[in-house]
Amino acid sequence: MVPRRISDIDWARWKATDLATLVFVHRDERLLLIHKKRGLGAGKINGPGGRVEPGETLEACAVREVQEELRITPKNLEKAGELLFQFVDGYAIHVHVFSATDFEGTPTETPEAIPIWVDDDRVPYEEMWEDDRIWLPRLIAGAPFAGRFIFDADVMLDHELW
Ligand code: 6U4
Repeated sequence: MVPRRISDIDWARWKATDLATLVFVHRDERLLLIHKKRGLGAGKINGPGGRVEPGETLEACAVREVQEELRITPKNLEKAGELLFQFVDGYAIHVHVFSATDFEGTPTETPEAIPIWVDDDRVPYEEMWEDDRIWLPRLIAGAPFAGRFIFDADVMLDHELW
């Protein structure tokens, strides 16, 4: 059965196709976002991040992805939340979200991403994944979160946040 509602899935047995990270540098009431040039979510604005490589820790993945996409090294990484995405085509991704209060280097455009600073009360949700407006305000407020989402391509069909 193709899942369309959160209740269509046995989450205790759910397995992700991919494990990934997302990182939000949050400093001086501004967020460092990217305009993503390729991969899942190309064309959208998001935080930097990507898939975990074999044998890699979540923190190491978070640092590597920010280095690869923006040529900076995030500092003071903290776990912010966890997101489970099931797509109706069968793909599933488990995303660990981190926040960072500082970084080393200068955010620079790369083949993967263009850096964008936004005031944290002016986040461009209309250009982001549909779920971001549900949980990113919690990250900005420093509150933990966990969520489950069902997507049909980039349309969110159902969600649950706690
Ligand atoms: P490769 O091709 O493996 O280098 P990689 O950069 O590792 O790509 P990518 O960018 O294709 O992975 O896709 C994973 C990224 O997409 C992760 O950072 C999480 C993010 N992502 C996926 N679905 C999302 C969603 N619904 N909302 C969101 N971020 C999402 O905010």
